[in-house]
Formats: sequence, structure tokens, C-alpha cells
Amino acid sequence: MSRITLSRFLIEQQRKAGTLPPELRLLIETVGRACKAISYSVNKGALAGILGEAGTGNIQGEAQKKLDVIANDFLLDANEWGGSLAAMASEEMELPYHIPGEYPKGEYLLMFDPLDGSSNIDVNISVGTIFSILRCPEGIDHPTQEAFLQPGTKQVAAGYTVYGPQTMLVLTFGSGVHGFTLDREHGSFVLTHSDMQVPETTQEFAINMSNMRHWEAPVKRYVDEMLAGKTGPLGKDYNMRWVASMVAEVHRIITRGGIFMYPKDARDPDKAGKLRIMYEGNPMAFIIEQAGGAATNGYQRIMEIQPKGLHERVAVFLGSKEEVERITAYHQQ
Ligand code: AHM
Ligand code: MG
Repeated sequence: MSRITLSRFLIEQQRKAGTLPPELRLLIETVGRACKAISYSVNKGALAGILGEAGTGNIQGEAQKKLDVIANDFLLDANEWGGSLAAMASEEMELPYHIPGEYPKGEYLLMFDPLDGSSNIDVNISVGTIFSILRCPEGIDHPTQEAFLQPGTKQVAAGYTVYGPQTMLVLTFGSGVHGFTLDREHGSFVLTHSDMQVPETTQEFAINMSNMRHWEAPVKRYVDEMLAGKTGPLGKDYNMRWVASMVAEVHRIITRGGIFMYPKDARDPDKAGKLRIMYEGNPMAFIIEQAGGAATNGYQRIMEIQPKGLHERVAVFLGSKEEVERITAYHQQ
């Protein structure tokens, strides 16, 4: 059978169940095209003089890498003229980006973290792009941040692209999770991973252990129990991984299982965690749930949280169901 490219896959989905409206299909394809451009830049690295700091900071007070800015521009440029979008929002921009007046507007809102894990760029370790798509509430012509503040259950599609040894785009629009590998010679994403599933059980966890002294009691208890291994209360030995790229972490988990945690931190009690709900927590939760896993903030499904700000943070526990349910139960006790 001939290879199924992203375009063909999406067109067939559109025909099949009518679950994928043509406008949304076009939008996903366009995001995929921008990710291809980002992938080529990430690959060139020092050859294109694009490593290192941009010398600017984003709204979160984080120093921007040159590639953070380049990836953000690629996504804006690719998506502003297509006619599917009412507005865009990004980790790298304080306020929503409005579609320039010369282009038609559409019914969707696109949010993204253009280059997640960008501290890894200069050391040649995987980074990624994360995106989430919502419908713009009816009757809103000029979407402000309020239009974006919808719970994750309202997402119509979400995905990520991991720029690793292979570039892979993994996406959902609510009927399973589909993985595509970039074929550089052909310049297209090819369906290589159908119906991706997170194994229900696992013996692998991911957390930044250096923050241990700042964690809350349920997280300390859970990690202590995992470290206790076979003779401890969980009765098995665990292995640990920490890439410091959420996209790479989620991709590992969706491939072979695991639990990823970025808990709330006592260093800054006003912040619910490090990761942002709109363009990190929600899209990853949507993907993980669609793949049969679970995603909570320790107390409730991430996707059921009503966000109050575009850059609001959230504690994240996601991955294999059994382990996410365990840490969630520890929080609720
Ligand atoms: P970023 O969006 O600024 O790259 O930050 C998010 C990243 C995640 O990819 C990763 O899980 C986490 O930050 C790593 O944090 P730490 O520096 O504590 O290892
Ligand atoms: Mg990020």
C-alpha cells in the first residue's frame, strides 16, 4: 500500500466520519507545514547561526533563545493568511495575535508553545512544538484573551512535534492519537504510528528531583515509595528519566509508558506549577487521554480546569493511568 501522508490522512478523515471539518483540516496541515520549517532550522543549528540567546525575554520572565523567536515567527507567518483562524496566542507573546486586516478570518483559535524545552537547543537534545486548537466563541470579532479561556475539554484538536533523531508530529482531534514521521527527502509527514496507546502500567517516572525539598507531601510520599523499589509499598523497582523537554518526555511515555510530573512548588506559592495550562497542560492532557492515559493536577482532570489567564500555570501529572490515579489519590487523601 502506498504511504499515507498527513494531507491524505486528514482528507480521508474529513470524508470518513465528518468529524474533521475542512477548515480544521487545513489549519492542522498548516501547523504541520510550520513545524517542518522549524524542524529544518533546528537541524541546521550552528550552521545557520541560530543557536544561543535572542537577548530578549518573554512575558514569563524567561530569556528567549533565538530559536524560540524564529519558531514563533514561523507559526505566525504560516497561519495568519489561511483563513481558518480568528486569533493566535503563544508562550512567547503576552497578548493574543490578531489576524491582519488584509486576510480573511475563520472560526478557530490556535495556541502554541513554539519551542518547548528550548534550554536543550544549544546542547543538541530534543525540543518540540506544542499546539492546541479551540473554537472561537460565537459573536466575537476581535478575540481578546477571554475568548481563549476555555477548559481543555473544549479543544477540537491538539498535537506536538518532537524534533529528535526523527521529527515526529503526533496529533489528536478526539478520535485517537496519530503519529507521523517527517520524510525529509519527500518533505512530507508520513503516517507511521496508528492509534498510539499509553501502556496502563509502568515502572518509569520523570520528575526534576532537584526540586524535591520544595514539593508537597503527596509528591514526596509517592517518589519515596517509588525509590523504595521492590521491597517498598509499591512492590516494584522503578527507573527514572528527565530530559527537561516535556515534548520528548510525553513522546517517550506515549511510546513505552511512564509518568511525567511537574508539581506545584513551595518556592513560589502563587504559581500552580511551572508549565502553562493553555499551550502545555491542556494539549498534552488531550493527547494522553486520547491514548488511554490520564492527566491531572493532583486533584482533578487538567482538561476540566477553568483557566483564568492565558499564561496561567498548572501542576502536571500525566501518563500511564495506574500511576496517575495513584498520585491523584495521594493528593485527595
Ligand atoms: P519552556 O516552555 O520554557 O521550554 O519550559 C518548559 C520546560 C518543559 O519542557 C520541561 O518539562 C521543563 O520546562 C523542564 O524544567 P526544568 O528546568 O525544571 O528541568
Ligand atoms: Mg514550554
